[in-house]
Amino acid sequence: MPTQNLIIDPQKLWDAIMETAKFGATPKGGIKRLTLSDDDKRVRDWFKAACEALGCTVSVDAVGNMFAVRPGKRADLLPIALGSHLDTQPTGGKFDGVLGVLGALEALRTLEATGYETNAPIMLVNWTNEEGSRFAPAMLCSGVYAGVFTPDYAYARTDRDGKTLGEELARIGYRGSAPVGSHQFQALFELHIEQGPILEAEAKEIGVVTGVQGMRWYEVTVSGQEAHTGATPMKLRKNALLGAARMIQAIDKVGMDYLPGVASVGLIENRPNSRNVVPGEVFFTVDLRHPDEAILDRMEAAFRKALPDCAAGQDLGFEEKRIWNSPAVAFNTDLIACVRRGAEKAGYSTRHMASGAGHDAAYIARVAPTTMIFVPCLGGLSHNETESTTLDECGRGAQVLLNAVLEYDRQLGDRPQPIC
Ligand code: HGY
Ligand code: MN
Ligand code: MN
Repeated sequence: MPTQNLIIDPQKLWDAIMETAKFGATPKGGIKRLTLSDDDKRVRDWFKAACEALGCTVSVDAVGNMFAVRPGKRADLLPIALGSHLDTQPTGGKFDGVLGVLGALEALRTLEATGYETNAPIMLVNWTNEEGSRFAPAMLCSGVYAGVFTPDYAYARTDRDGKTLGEELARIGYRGSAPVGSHQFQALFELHIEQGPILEAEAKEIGVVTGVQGMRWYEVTVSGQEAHTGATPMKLRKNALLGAARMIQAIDKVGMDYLPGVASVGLIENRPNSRNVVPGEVFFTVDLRHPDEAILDRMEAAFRKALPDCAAGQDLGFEEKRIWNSPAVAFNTDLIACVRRGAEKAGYSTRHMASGAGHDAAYIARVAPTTMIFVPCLGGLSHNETESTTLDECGRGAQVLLNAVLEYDRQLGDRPQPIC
C-alpha cells in the first residue's frame, strides 16, 4: 500500500489526550499526575489496554518503563521505537509528554486501521519518571535504560515525603520482571511540544530537533539559628532565609550573565517556617542549563563562588552538592533527515532547533539513533496548567512522526535480509 494513504486522524488523537487528561485533572484545567501516583497508575492501565486493543503485546521492565510492540514483516529487524512520558509536573499541562505517547499510539492505530505492514516491528514506549519532580533527577528511568543510572539507584530515590521510587513502583504494580535494557530497539523518535516560544514566534509548524542542551541540578542547605523574631536584635541573627534569598538572587544573575543559558531555583523549604521564628535552615534546588558544556562549567563556577559571598558576615553555614549532570546531546543526523522529509511530505513548514527542555530522548541517544519532533505550544508556555496547543498542531506532529518512522522503515526494508 502506498504510504500516502496513511493519514493520522487528529480528532482521535485529540480525544485520547482529553480522555487521559482526567487522570489527575486539576480545577485550572491542567494535570497533576506525579510519577507512580495513583493517577499515574490509572493512565498506565489505560495506555496498556489501548495498546492491547490494537493487538500489541505490552511488557514492563524493572523500573516501570512500558513497551508495546506491533510485529513487522521482518523478524530479523529490531523494532523502531516511538514514545515519551505520561507523568507530569504538580501543575502540569495536558500535552507535555502525553502528546509523544498518544501521538505514537495514534500512528500505530493508523497502521492497524489500514492494515499496513511495516518492515520492522513498531514499539511504543512510556518512560517512567521523566519529570524528576517527585523523584530527582529527571529522565531517571530512560537514564536507567541507557545505563546512566543503576536500577538500585533509581529504587532508592526518595520524594520529599520520604517514600522511595522502588516502594511506589511496587505499590502501583508496575515494577516489571523484564530486565532494564532487554527491550531492544534500533531507533527512537519522540514527539513533544516545544515548551518554548520559537516555533510560534516564527510561525513554523514543525521543529526538527537537533539535540538537547546540557543540564545540571544541585541541592543547597543553608544553616543559621532559629531565634525569636521579637526578642532577637537584627545584628545578632543568623537568618538562613536571608542568606538563601541573597544566594537565589545571585543564581539568577548567573543565568543573566551567560545567556542563552538559564539558572533557576524551583524548590525551597524554609524551616521551621513559622511566622515568629527566625529561619534556622533553608533547603533549595538549583537548575543550570546551557547548550555549551564549557560555558556550563563557567556558570557552575560562578554559582559556587556566589554561595560563600552571600553567606559572608552573617554567621551562616551552607552545604552544596551537584546531584545531576546531563551533558548536551546531538541527535542522529539520519533520523533528523527522516523527520525533515516527513514534514516536507506532509507539506509543513520546519525549523531546525535544539531543545531547551530535557527529554528521555537525551539519554536514549546514548544507546540508539534518536531524534525528536516539536510542535508549537501557545505562548511557548509549559509546566503550567494553562499549557495549550491545538488539535491541528497535535495532528501535524503525529503525521510527521508517522511519516518519519515510515521513511526510516523504508530504508530498513532496502537492507538485505541476513542469510540464515
Ligand atoms: O526538566 C526538564 O527539562 C524536563 O521537563 N524534565
Ligand atoms: Mn516532557
Ligand atoms: Mn516536563
